[in-house]
Amino acid sequence: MAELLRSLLSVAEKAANVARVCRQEASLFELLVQEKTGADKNKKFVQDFKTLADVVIQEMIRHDVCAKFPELTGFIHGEESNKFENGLGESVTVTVCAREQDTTALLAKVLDGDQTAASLLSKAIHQDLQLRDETAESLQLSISPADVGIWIDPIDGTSQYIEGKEEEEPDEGFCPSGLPCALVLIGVYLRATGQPIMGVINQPFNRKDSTGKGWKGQHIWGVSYGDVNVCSFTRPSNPPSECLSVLLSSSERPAVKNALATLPNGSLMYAAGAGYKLLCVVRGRVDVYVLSEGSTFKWDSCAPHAVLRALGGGVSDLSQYHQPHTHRQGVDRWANQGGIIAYLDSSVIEKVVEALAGKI
Ligand code: 2IP
Ligand code: CA
Ligand code: CA
Repeated sequence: MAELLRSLLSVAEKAANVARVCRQEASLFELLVQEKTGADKNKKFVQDFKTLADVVIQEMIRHDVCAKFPELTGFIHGEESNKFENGLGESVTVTVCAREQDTTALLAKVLDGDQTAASLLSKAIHQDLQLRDETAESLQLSISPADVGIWIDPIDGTSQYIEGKEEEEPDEGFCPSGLPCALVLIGVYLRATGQPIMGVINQPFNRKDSTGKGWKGQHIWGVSYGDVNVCSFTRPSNPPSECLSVLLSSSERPAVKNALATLPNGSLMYAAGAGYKLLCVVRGRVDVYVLSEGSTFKWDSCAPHAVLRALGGGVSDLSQYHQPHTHRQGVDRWANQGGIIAYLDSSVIEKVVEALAGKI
């Protein structure tokens, strides 16, 4: 099972590369944007985006992981539907083929015959990339891949990814918006109970590279299963503080903002991206992320939730990643219906719940 973690780390890094390539090639990027429609639309946005990058990354992860772990076939779920429509109105099912030239041919169909763009993408998809991570390499885990399922959000924070504001992430603190808010999220849960047990979070755009043109990424992983709680990141030993920093979506309801503003020594802050807000909690950059609505999904929370658990924290009310809300349609079947309270230190839950009680 530790082998699965190593594969997920490599494929997430490959995904980050694809995300970077798509942004770097302007002609490629312009071709990518398509709007979501119908039941697959996340109601939250007036305009929501589905990019070819999203679909390609999701299918690449599915392809690479299933090739190594056939027992996961049918248990890798993603946010995106892999049907894509090209400029001629033809519907193409995007899959990653065994051979690079076949993937190029398929992508050329989606890209209205643009061979250059198709080859660039296909090359990034078929790249043989092995990410080395010492802690992950020495990890032992006694669980079979046949007992788990996977949730992928190929790109979380799509609107930030598409907008492409070139903010760099500060050493302390976080970016309220911009490219660092876009993340690749791969979460593993137990098929039997729906408990999240392994998470890989890759941030493709963390800092500019030395040329000032390209970007360098970062990644974090965590495993929480049985007695094993391991994270690539050491929990920050922040000195005890009376202050409580609360991270919210800028579109959070005014009643919730007002209620939380009454927290003693509290400060309200805002950042884009559900995954990014969860990552800020993981890194201890804020104390808690509160979301009052069901506007996030299992693919947003599974990976960061597993990492938070590995660090002794959690996400309240989210435990089941394996069962849909049967009375719902489309993406809403997998919504985190009751909202989110994500923390490293569980003592914040009580404070937040108390502040919200009777006010929202
Ligand atoms: C989105 C994305 C948004 C978030 C929304 C998610 O996922 O993370 O940023 O809203 O809840 O579903 P907000 O930024 O207000 O927290 P995606 O980008 O994958 O559609
Ligand atoms: Ca998302
Ligand atoms: Ca997404």
